[in-house]
Amino acid sequence: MKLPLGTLEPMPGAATHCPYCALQCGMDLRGDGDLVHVAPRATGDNPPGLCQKGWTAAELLTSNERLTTPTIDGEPTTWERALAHITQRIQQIQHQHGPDAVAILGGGGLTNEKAYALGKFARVVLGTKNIDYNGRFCMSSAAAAGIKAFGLDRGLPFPMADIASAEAILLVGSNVAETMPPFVHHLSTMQSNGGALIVVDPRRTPTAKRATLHLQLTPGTDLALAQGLLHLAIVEGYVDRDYIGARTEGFAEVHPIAMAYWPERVERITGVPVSQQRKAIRILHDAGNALVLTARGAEQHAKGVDTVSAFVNLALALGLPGTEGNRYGCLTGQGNGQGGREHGQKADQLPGYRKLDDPKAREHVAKVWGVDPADLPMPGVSAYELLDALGQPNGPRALLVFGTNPVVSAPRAKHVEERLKSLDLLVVADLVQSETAAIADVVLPTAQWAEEEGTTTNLEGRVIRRRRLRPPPPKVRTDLEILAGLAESLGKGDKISADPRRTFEELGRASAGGIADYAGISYERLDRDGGVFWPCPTKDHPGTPRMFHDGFATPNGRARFVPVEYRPAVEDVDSTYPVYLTTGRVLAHYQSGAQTRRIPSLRRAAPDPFVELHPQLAGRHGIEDGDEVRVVSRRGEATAPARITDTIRTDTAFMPFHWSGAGRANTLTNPALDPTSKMPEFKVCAVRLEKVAP
Ligand SMILES: Nc1nc2c(c(=O)[nH]1)N[C@H]1C(S)=C(S)[C@@H](COP(=O)(O)OP(=O)(O)OC[C@H]3O[C@@H](n4cnc5c(=O)[nH]c(N)nc54)[C@H](O)[C@@H]3O)O[C@H]1N2
Ligand SMILES: Nc1nc2c(c(=O)[nH]1)N[C@H]1C(S)=C(S)[C@@H](COP(=O)(O)OP(=O)(O)OC[C@H]3O[C@@H](n4cnc5c(=O)[nH]c(N)nc54)[C@H](O)[C@@H]3O)O[C@H]1N2
Ligand code: SF4
Ligand SMILES: [Mo]
Repeated sequence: MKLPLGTLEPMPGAATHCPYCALQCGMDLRGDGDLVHVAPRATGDNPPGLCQKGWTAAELLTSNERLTTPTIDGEPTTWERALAHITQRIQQIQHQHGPDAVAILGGGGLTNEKAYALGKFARVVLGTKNIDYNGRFCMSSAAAAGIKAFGLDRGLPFPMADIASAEAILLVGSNVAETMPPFVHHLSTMQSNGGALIVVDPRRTPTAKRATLHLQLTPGTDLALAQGLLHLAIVEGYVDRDYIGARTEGFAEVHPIAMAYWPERVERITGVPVSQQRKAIRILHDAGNALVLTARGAEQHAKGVDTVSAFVNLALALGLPGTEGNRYGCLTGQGNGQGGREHGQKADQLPGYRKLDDPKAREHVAKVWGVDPADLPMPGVSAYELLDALGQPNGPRALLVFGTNPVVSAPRAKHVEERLKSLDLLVVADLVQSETAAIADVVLPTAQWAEEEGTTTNLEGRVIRRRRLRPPPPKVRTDLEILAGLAESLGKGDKISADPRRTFEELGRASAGGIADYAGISYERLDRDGGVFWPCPTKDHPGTPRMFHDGFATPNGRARFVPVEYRPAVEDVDSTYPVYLTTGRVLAHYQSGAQTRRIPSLRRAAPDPFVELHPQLAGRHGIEDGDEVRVVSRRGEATAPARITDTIRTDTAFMPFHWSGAGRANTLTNPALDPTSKMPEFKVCAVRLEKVAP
């Protein structure tokens, strides 16, 4: 069954971007009755190209699985009743338990306008400190390490074109061939110009197969590898003393620590042979122009921040960051993973990447919002801490969810599901009946990407326009309309606008003078120029494609070496749980799978969860390819068929996290958090394998 789209006003076409990952590939959409045609479009440094998720993204616009009416307790209702119900419950709960009893969980896929409105809605309409978002689970460790070293966090502080012109790249914990396929174009160009690619991953992924050198380390040991490479750089005389003296501080503290990571010790910890360590550092040194890039494999650990700091230290010692073409960067993940982390849906943050506990920032933003700075709440807790506190004594009693599906994607998901069920009120705004929407009291159907205007900020910090092909179906509203409607019924209708353009203009004013300054960016300018890199403080400012040229964003303009020490995974293997489990992604599915599992061709391409095992590990358990395997951790058990391949280490199992039910990987994962970023340890925990009797 198709939606009755005949009632919709057809539109000729829209030049927009893919709804999924941070590469934000350009798309031309053309409406044709019930169908929407997708064609790739060159934008910025991206040549025309889409992965299979992008090609099929528009199918969800007309899917019969999309939500078309609000529901209360599963029963269809009107918007008036749904909003009145939520308002009354929020007022009751806040009256009884205080303003912080209502919490919000946002997402890095939301446009800048929505992320901004959500943060403002929390602080000004609800007056709650309890808001955070799924970016905590994504690039928060790289963000924190970037701020420590450089004074600010922009995933790639240079345009993507610099990747193609690099002479060597150290790619740590990233499988771009599956997670950003068109990005591989830049790597291929680099390699065909003679550049070398070094990939660090416990699995020989499609990305690692392209590499000049693959370092197949033990999960959770990247920090030791980075220290070892720095050690070798020092003893081989590869460090750039001039650069260190002119542009950095703190090397003297890092130097003695690195000296304790001699190659044989690093081989014992990481499993990476001494010869490969030597080869890697030689490649990086010999290249006149090298890049160090990290992604989730290195970052999603309870020591994720220190791990990234260790790689930044290495890049600094080699004299890379801030020189033309030579840099460190983090590959941001979600569609608006960059912009979504700048404008206030983070627990400790105000728009423009300002700090909520900074009196000057409070004063500036309060003025834009027309409120008393003293009335703005102080920082709340991080996403997992928030989920863990739901329904507990003194914890939130109500949660509003926009753009995330934590029942599938949060660590220790069974516990998280129980916490969500214990709430007095769970409201989920979504396009589809996600696993989290399925347990909500109120579900609000929201517009999809091709049905609304907005902006996102891609992985290079380039602000780009998302354009509407046509309006949403009759009983579906945009997130901004939902927030504006709730603000109205909560008596603060003047605070939230349903209009994206007005919201963006206000965001510009609120961000003015901040780190992520959007004040000089307008829809008109984005339409004219195709995209603008932040910071862009005034309308005549050209934007900032390359950062740190004249100095870092630290008080004295120098980049900081951060002394860090290796420590093992929070949960190391032992006799009861003898196997490492790591988790990640496959090409055909996006995140919790809520969207891509509903697209027939993607479901056919990757129908089911699986447990990837090396033949030796499988053999020790009597497991053959396709056998059902039970994976048991201290948090629970999951079952899925074995996929046997010699591309994975013999001590490690891998599961993608895109599925719910019996094969939900996050039933198993460890919610141990990084002390600084509060990133959970998604990428390593200890498990036991059992063959399920047929
Ligand atoms: N197809 C697809 N593409 C996506 C997404 C998606 O869900 N599906 N999501 C988007 C988002 S939000 C993100 S954050 C990005 C993520 O993009 P990536 O970071 O590329 O994705 P992952 O698969 O999570 O992890 C990358 C690799 O880390 C490896 N790894 C596991 N443990 C370790 C370790 O301890 N050390 C090292 N060095 N490597 C390790 C895994 O084997 C995996 O190959 O992808 C974006 N693109
Ligand atoms: N084990 C393990 N777990 C992981 C990871 C891992 O590598 N391993 N990776 C983590 C990472 S990096 C990430 S980013 C998270 C992602 O995990 P989630 O946050 O769960 O990601 P999505 O599946 O993208 O969830 C988005 C939800 O919002 C809906 N949605 C999409 N667009 C909109 C919109 O505009 N408005 C509204 N209201 N809803 C919308 C979608 O239908 C979907 O239900 O997972 C994390 N979890
Ligand atoms: S690589 Fe990312 S942005 Fe590009 S088409 Fe695929 S999912 Fe969309
Ligand atoms: Mo992510």
